[in-house]
Amino acid sequence: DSVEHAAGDGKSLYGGTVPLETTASGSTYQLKDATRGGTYTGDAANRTDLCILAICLNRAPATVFTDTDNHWGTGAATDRSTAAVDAQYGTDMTWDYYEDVHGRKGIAGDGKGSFNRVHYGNDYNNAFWDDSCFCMTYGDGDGTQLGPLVSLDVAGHEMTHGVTSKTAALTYSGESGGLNEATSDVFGTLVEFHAGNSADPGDYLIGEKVVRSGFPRSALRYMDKPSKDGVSVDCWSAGTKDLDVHYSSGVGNHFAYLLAEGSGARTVNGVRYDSPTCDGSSVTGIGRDKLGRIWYRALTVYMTSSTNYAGARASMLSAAKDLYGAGSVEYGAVGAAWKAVNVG
Ligand code: ASN
Ligand code: ZN
Ligand code: CA
Repeated sequence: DSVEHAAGDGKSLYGGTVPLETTASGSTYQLKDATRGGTYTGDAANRTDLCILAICLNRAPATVFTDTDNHWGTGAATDRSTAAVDAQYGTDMTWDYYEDVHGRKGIAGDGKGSFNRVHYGNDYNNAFWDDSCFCMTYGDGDGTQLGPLVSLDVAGHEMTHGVTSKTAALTYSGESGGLNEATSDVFGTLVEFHAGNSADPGDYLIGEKVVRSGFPRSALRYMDKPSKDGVSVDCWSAGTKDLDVHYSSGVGNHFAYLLAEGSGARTVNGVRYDSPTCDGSSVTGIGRDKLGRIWYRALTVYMTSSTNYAGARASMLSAAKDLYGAGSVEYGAVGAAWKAVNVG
């Protein structure tokens, strides 16, 4: 049979009807995108392990999704293809963000796609990137606290762990681990904004589409004031290095929000934010595009595996100097926003 590229669409869980580039193979279509490095999505069939004799790998095989008419999913989680639509779309939007904004083709920057497996395990309340398979894994959630973890921000967050791994390779503990997590939250958020999907518009919340009524909050994390989750920190202190990386990320997330939007109260895409600074200063934002450029250049040129928050500040000042000049408003804003979270 001949194999060729085809334009389809899918009814997603969180993003309405979305375009999908697929592969026609004989009389069926595969959820595989030749325009984005061959990235594809497969079904883990609720398994977690691939066991051969006595050895088990966390590597349930993903059977690529197929469809007969190239209109995928139903928009309801009961259809197994629906979460696959979201996962594939999330990978597409992450690919497009990095390519359109940073000229980076694929997570490794080499034009190669990654793959996704959805329906991992049962009631699995997480999603993760794995460098060794160059793949994403998505749980369906337990349905009470969380639904399927296939939202744009979660997809962008997890795949950014792959970008970080191929660039600064920030060690996943201590302050460098918090910075690694913040890098994923920042670019997951920028992916969500860049996608411009009216059913899942950009915001400074992480996982707002994924949380269900049994979850105690409206989102997993909040960038304007990370302490709204009850565990993350808004401000750097000597104890930051001892926190879980998903809580010490608050310092970086808060910095990022302040750099983009500035301190005080503000409404963006209909969501109200209020971001106080740690030192009572006021910060004027320079916008999301410049935040993304500065952070990406810092990540790919200046940060190393051991970069801590002080090092992140230095890296971003260097990046801002390269991009906008040492006397620029942008350079000044980077310093002001780090100072506002008690760094520098
Ligand atoms: N979803 C989690 C994260 O990306 C998985 C992990 O703990 N690494 O942070
Ligand atoms: Zn993460
Ligand atoms: Ca979000």
